[in-house]
Amino acid sequence: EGVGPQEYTLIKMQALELPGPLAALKGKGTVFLLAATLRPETMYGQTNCWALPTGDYGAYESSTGEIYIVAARAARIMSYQDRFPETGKAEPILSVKGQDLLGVPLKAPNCPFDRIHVLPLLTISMEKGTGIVTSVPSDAPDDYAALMDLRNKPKLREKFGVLDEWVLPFEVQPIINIPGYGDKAAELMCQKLKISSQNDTKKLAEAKAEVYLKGFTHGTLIVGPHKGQPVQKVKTVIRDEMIKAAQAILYSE
Ligand code: A2H
Repeated sequence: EGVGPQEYTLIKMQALELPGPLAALKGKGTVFLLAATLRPETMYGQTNCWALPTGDYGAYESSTGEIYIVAARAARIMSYQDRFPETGKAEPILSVKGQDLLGVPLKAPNCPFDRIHVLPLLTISMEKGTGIVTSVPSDAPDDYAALMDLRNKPKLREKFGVLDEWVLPFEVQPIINIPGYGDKAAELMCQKLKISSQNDTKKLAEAKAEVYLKGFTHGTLIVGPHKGQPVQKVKTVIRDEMIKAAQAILYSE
C-alpha cells in the first residue's frame, strides 16, 4: 500500500434484475454495482464482476437519484465526495451480504457481453475500494486465477450456488498486446508461474507486478475505438470518456 491517496475509477455496472433481497429496491431508481479499478482501459475484456460472499454491502441513493451498491466504508468516503444528497451522511436504504449479489445480471460499460454476472472472489478486501471488483481475466492475474477456480471446480460453484451459465460461456477476451507476453498476459503469467488457485498469494503478487508494469509501459489496445493505441496514451482518455458518458465516476481514498 502506498502513502497518499489512491485514485480509483468506479465503473457503474447496472443491475438488470433484482433477485432475492434486492427486490426491495424495485422502483427506487436504477441500481448500479460500483466496481473500483486502476485499469479503466481494460473494460473491453470484462467477463464477470466479483463480490465477497461474506462481505457487508449497502444500497445508497446517490445525488443523481440512482442507487449505488458498495461497501459501507466506501459509502462513507463517497458521502464526503458529494456523491450523496447530504455531505457526511451515508445511510443505506438496504443492507445485503455479498452472497445476495451472486448471480445478479449486469450491463457493464465497454463490456463485450450484453450481460455478465456477479461471482464470488474470496480475496476481496472490504477495506479497499468499494469491495466490488470488475473481472478482466486477460490482464488481471487475480481475476484469471479466480475465474479458472470457478470454471474448473464444480464443487466450488456448488458451494456458493453459482450456476454454470454464469461462468462457462464467458471466455477470456484478448484486448491488449504486450510484446513477449501475447494478448492474454495474465493467462500467460498464471500458466508460466503455475498458479493453481486464487489463494496462491505470493505467485499472484509476482504475476501482478510484472503484468501491470509491462501492460502500462509496452501494452497496445487491440480492440475498440482506440485500437492500435498504446495503453499509456489512452488510459486517461478512456477513463474520461466513461466519466463523460456517466458510465464511471472518480473516487479517491
Ligand atoms: B484492477 P490496489 Cl485488468 N480487494 O481492475 C481486492 N482487489 C481489489 C479491490 C478489493 N477491495 N478493489 C479493487 N481491486 C482490484 C482491473 C485490473 C486491476 C486489471 C489489472 C490489474 C489490476 C480488473 N480487475 O489491479 O490494491 C482491482 O483490479 C492490479 C493492481 O489499489 C483494482 O484494479 O493496488 C486493483 O485491485 C486495485 O489494487
